[in-house]
Amino acid sequence: MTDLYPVPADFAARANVTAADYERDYPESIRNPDAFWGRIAGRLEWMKAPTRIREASFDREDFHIRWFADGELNASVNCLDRHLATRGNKAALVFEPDDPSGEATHVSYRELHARVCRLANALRNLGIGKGDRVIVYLPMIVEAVVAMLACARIGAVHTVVFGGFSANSIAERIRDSGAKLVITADEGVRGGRRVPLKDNVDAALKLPGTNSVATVLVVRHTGGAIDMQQPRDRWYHAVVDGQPDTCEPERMNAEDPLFILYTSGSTGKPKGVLHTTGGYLLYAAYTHECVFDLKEDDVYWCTADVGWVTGHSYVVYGPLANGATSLVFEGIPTWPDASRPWQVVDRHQVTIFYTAPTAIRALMREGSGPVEKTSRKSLRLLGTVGEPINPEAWRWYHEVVGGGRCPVVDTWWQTETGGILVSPLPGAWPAKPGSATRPFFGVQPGIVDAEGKLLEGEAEGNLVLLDSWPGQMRTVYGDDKRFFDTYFAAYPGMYFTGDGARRDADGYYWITGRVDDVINVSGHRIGTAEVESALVLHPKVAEAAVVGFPHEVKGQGIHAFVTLVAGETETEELHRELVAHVRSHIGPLATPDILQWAPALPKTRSGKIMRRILRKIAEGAPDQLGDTSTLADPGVVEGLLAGRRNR
Ligand code: 6R9
Repeated sequence: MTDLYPVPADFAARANVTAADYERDYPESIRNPDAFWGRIAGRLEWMKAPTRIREASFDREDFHIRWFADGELNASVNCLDRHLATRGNKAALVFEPDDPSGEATHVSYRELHARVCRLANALRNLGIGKGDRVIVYLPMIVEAVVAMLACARIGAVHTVVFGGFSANSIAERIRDSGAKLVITADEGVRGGRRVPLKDNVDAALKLPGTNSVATVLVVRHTGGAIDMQQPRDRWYHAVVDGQPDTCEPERMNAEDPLFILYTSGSTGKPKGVLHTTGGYLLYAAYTHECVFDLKEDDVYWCTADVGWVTGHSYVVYGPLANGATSLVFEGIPTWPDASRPWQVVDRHQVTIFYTAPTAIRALMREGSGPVEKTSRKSLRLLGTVGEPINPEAWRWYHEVVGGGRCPVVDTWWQTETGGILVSPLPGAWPAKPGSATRPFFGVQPGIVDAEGKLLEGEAEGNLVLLDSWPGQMRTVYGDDKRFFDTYFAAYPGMYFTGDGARRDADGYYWITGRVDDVINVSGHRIGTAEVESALVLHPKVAEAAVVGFPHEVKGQGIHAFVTLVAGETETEELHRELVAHVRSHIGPLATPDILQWAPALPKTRSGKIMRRILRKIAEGAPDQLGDTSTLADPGVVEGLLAGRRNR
């Protein structure tokens, strides 16, 4: 028996979407998507209203995905200009700095509009225009939002790179996107520690294949010492100051690209997920309004960094398209101590709080003391995203953080989906801890078995989507074939999510985690192949295999098995060197939690690495190795098990 958490009556009474609304509109959204989304599209401000709504087929012969294909609009106009008449003085952003004694600032819609226009004008003067790619490598500061919207204003395609990525990862993204300009800062600060952003960009631009970049704009943030290389590097303030604070927005077709965001897949090379303007913006805005039950006076805080899709859809585009107040937090939830998020909630009277299970678990580990010394009375809704949430953490979040008053929305979605696909609508139906519950309007999930047969009723298998929704990614940048092969080849006519799921008797979905070679570490996707490729680049490594294992706080940890080149010795020093090598190659977020020497790896007779067995070894479940009869050399497994015990 799972416990049910009913919708509090007062919440239901004011909810944006009630149970009756859902029961009426969901079936219509599936039966007649053109009528449904045609109506919802009216929430955006179009320069030319669309008459074509949904045009999509997942079939190989006729593959295409288009939404609102004859519509024209500009995303920054929808996020800014549209609100000036009614919300000009309302805070669009509240900025909370890393240092709790630092000054928090409010940026009104009018001021944000002016700042975006100034940068947009500056970018145009630097030769950036429609379709050009711009890398944004910034801390969580107001300029990050300004940079994204300034690109959108002139039709440039932003590619935000998380500040935790290394020079090599930046270079990889420049190479793939052909970016002309990089916007960065001297340094970032997180949890009191400085991040050398500009130095990383300098190092990236020394790597081969990056000379598409002609200009680097540098925000002076910490004032730390950096090298400025003339004429490439320009101070952000110097190019922006004196620019007019209005800027003619570019007319964009609904299907023109808005951004590229790189994410890990099951190969060594991250994919450039491409989202377009109309469908993405509408979907981000509409899900934000319904799932978070947004009201005019809410103060909304999503803790995600803009380097991830959650930051794109639910810090920037969704909230600003809805005219909401969105809090931008530079720091980390556990610094200086575990009461920081709740102090920020009290300081800014936050009403809606959205974070990742890994943060909840990290805070929970410190006990309820740091929470209980704060008020949190302003909170009315809590959300989670990024990975499955264990029921224990869900209950702690609900009871201790939310005082049992606030519904919790467990939102399932992906970089590829642009916005939330499966989630409670908080005023409509009861929650079950650990379940993302039911599909959003227009979303048709399905569960298939290993043969690709769609299962009815209660079922467990792989999670697919049977039809398109407006926020769906349109392609892998520069590689349509990879797009089709990755998502539509496994189950013909369906989008394969890469996740496993179970549907219970009430039709609630329970996401069980990735079923492909992607590890979810603290809600961040890391491809096992990416870490393996980094390891084998080291001259002393012959072979490497990487798997995930359950980790109390991070959800999953990274376990690397490493075979050295013959003649090399397994030393402590080399161990440290290899861990550092992965960090510097990909970024600190890919640091292996465990690096185990493997004199040999378990392989089939045809030479395939048996990851299933490595996963069990990493989990410490030697009794669950399963069928080992296809192993070429069973002795290898014995050796690895002994190695794990002795670690
Ligand atoms: C938005 C985001 C996507 C993967 C996804 C799944 C996992 C996200 C989840 C969840 C269980 C949830 N995931 N939300 N699993 N419950 N509520 O996280 O995008 O970084 O692309 O990751 O994250 O495995 O496939 P992204």
